[in-house]
Amino acid sequence: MKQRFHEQLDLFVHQTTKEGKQECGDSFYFTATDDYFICVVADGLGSGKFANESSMAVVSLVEQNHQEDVEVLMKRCNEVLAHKRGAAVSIFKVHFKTREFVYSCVGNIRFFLYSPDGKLTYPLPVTGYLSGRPQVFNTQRYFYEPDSKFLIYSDGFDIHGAKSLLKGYRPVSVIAEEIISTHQNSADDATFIVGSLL
Ligand SMILES: [Mn+2]
Repeated sequence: MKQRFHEQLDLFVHQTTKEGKQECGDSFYFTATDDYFICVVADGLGSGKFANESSMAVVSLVEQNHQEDVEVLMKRCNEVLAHKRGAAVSIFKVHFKTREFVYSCVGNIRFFLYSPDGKLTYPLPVTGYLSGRPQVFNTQRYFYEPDSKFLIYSDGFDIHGAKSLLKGYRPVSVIAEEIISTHQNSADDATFIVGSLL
């Protein structure tokens, strides 16, 4: 799937399901308004039906409340996962006018932001996963340059060399095709989203 998602954003999304499973344990959602773009990636613990139930609960919560702050959404995602299996959750929100983005993650979802001056930003996740227990978050705020690119992916992908993937002026579709051709994996649910902030 590829598209000019928004006048300030190109996106490419790719998702595969673990071999032999009907339902994907990873879920994602994104939307944009005139003011911001918000994206959530959730990797439900394990695979199959109950992993899907957890990651879909997270996605639904964000879908219905995307105007809220990232930290608030993370807390509410944690609450919604009580009595479910649990999930790694990453949420980020990009504010177009101020060129700021806010990022928070608990669990094994990786995020890279590459700015055209060669700087790579990769906020480290809080280890663990959300399952309704008391949870500390580490929500971070950054500024980004025009033409910055981001890559977010679940642990079904094991991507080395994010910087060399994102550098240069290649369209997101070309970066995505390279990831698909060199990192395909059917042993786990796998999701990546690559975007370019114009
Ligand atoms: Mn996984």
